[in-house]
Amino acid sequence: MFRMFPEEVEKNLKGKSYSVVVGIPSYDNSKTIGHVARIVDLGIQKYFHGNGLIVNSDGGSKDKTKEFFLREKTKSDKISYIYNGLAGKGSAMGSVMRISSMLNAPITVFVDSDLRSIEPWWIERLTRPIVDGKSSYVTPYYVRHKYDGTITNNICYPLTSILYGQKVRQPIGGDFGVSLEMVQKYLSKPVEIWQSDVAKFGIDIWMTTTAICDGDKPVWQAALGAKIHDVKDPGKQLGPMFKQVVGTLFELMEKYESVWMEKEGEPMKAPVFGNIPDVIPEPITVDIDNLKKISSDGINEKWKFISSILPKDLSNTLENSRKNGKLDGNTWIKVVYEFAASYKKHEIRDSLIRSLVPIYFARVASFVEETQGKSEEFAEKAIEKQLKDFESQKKYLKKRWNG
Ligand SMILES: Nc1nc2c(ncn2[C@@H]2O[C@H](COP(=O)(O)OP(=O)(O)OP(=O)(O)O)[C@@H](O)[C@H]2O)c(=O)[nH]1
Ligand SMILES: [Mg+2]
Repeated sequence: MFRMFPEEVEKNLKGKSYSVVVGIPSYDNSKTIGHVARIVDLGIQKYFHGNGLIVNSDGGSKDKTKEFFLREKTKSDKISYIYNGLAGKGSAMGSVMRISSMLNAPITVFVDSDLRSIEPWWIERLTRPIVDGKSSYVTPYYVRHKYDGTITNNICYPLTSILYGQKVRQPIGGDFGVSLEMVQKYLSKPVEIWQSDVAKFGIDIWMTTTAICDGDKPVWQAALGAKIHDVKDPGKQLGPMFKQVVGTLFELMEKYESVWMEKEGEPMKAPVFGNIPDVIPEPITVDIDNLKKISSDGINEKWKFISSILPKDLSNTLENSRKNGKLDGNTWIKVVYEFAASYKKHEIRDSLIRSLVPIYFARVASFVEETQGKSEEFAEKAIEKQLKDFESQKKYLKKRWNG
């Protein structure tokens, strides 16, 4: 099997045994990775008697991320290497899975290297449901600012929930607890997966969807408090990530068609482990004017293709977004369903996902306007309402999917 990590790592780890492996993917995170390593180490000391390995899987950082990681004094063993394979977060995580599998480590945890709010007890929250035999896969359940996680809120959370019947609030949060069985399940999938967007930012939605549809135990969520990390302005930095995540989500819809076609009724909330701490997330500012402008410009640029995909009434409605870079929830849902159904045509996949990006920007711009000056609870209710609308229009999806 393609190793994905350097040979010397294998030699150095020969004969070692750990109760937990904590993987930290990184690319230019020298400012924060030392802190993450130190906190993870404290978590391993407290919850795993110090018997853990911290693995930094780096993408060839130019800012000495590896050095900062290795320089941090920890009691736990730690290693850092540059993974082999396609550049991306997924390759970094895939290489850690291979290390866990080689070591037969019963649990693997992933945490991002740009996290500033991580606490030692996150390690317990992300692993206890697995240690207790209740779950094979634990997702993060954090308090995020209403404008952080726009891909999650507007597509990944509602669509994954209503398709597969389980409400997982942060399906692409990035911080996960994974059992050895689940790691082996991931590694048993065709190796070509690691040549797709799963090797990039598609990894999280792929892991979560696979765990829901193909896992041996229920998915749990870990209450973690606030997620404070290097935030991104949706209009400026989230385009490529959107393509990788949503492309993977649509592709998985084909794979798990028989699962979601049969699911009926309201989705169930995946159990949450731990009390939700009372915290206030760091505010994020979004440049709405920029968002509307790039949305409207992008829709205009791709209009010929977009209008060829959509039914007449829907493209008529979307004419407004073309002018003003805004979009209401119900039109957004229909557009998503149309694009998901068309995604079955492999030859237009790239054009589809590229065209959906500016439409997504319009939805984000409107969401920001709808919730501006409103509380976090108000925004959360709006997200839940949108999920309900995704659910009630599921028959539209089925109809379009079947052609
Ligand atoms: N090795 C490697 N790690 C990466 C790469 N891209 C991102 N990462 C790491 O993956 C983690 C998450 O990436 P972020 O860019 O913070 O994305 P995010 O927080 O999931 O996404 P947002 O919530 O949208 O900001 C971080 O630890 C990054 O360093 C990459 O190409 N290679
Ligand atoms: Mg981040």
